[in-house]
Amino acid sequence: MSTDTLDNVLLRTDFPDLNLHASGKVRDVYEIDRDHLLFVATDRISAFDYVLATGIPNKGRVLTQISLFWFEFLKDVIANHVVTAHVEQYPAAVRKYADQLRGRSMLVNRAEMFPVECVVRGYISGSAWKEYKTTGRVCGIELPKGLKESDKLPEPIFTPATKATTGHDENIPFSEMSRIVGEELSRQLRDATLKIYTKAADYARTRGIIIADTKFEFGMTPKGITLADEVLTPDSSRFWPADKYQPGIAQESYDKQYVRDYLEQIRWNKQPPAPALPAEVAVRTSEKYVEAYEQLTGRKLNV
Ligand code: PZK
Repeated sequence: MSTDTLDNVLLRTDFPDLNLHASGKVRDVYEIDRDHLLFVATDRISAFDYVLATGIPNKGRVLTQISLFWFEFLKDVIANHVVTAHVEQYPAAVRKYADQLRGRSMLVNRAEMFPVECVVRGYISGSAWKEYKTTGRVCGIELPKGLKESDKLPEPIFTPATKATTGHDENIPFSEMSRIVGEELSRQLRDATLKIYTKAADYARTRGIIIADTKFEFGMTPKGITLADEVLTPDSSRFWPADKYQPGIAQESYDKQYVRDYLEQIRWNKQPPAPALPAEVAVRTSEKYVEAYEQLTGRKLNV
């Protein structure tokens, strides 16, 4: 481990005078002013749909730095919501929390978010594999017969989803997305999604990482259609090490495999409360996140 220890993880943000705008399993968004939000990645980790009692050192920093890498890499293709990630440039009202925020936060432009998840898949896995096995289609898209689990698709497919009230996202056909946000916007979001996935996945492949699928969230800002939220992180995507890729079976997770293996080993019934992790599992998982950042970017992570 570097400078962080297991008792130096951020499980909950603590900004007594800020209003929460949105809160997820592992990240929180705060209101700053009419036009700005503060996006914060914690060190929480989820597995089998629950947030675990133990945090992963540096996870929030790694995910933030991966998102920032991609926003920069993709900036000529799509506008993004980042204003700055330098805490010294934050408004005075939040600069006092610099120590909690440094490296793990972004000041972002407030967007009018579109209520659809823009999912793209280059490989067949997860809910798409389940759907294909029973119907031969995914989100209404007919796929070739005889695909095996984790196979590469002939070309990437756009498989939108809605945030279901029950927690799990629900795959929807393009026609349903068009009813929700309109046909013209749906085409624009589909085209943007396929373009940015293709550019990012081609790059990642040169660095030995397969991005099997990923989810983007877009919103409208004065800059037009704008890429928001986190992007192309291990939390929003399936990253597979290319040298271990083996179609026909489920691939191991690049980042969460030690966690899943441990939870299976202790035979957790996958009902709350979620257990804690042994220090060694948390530390090895932390090292996998840092490795993902360094392999993807070719840079050392400053922690
Ligand atoms: C926004 N979410 C998803 C849920 C999270 C994130 N730039 C923006 N403008 C307006 N709204 C959002 C964003 C962004 N990003 C994103 N919800 C609202 C979400 C829970 C926790 F960190």
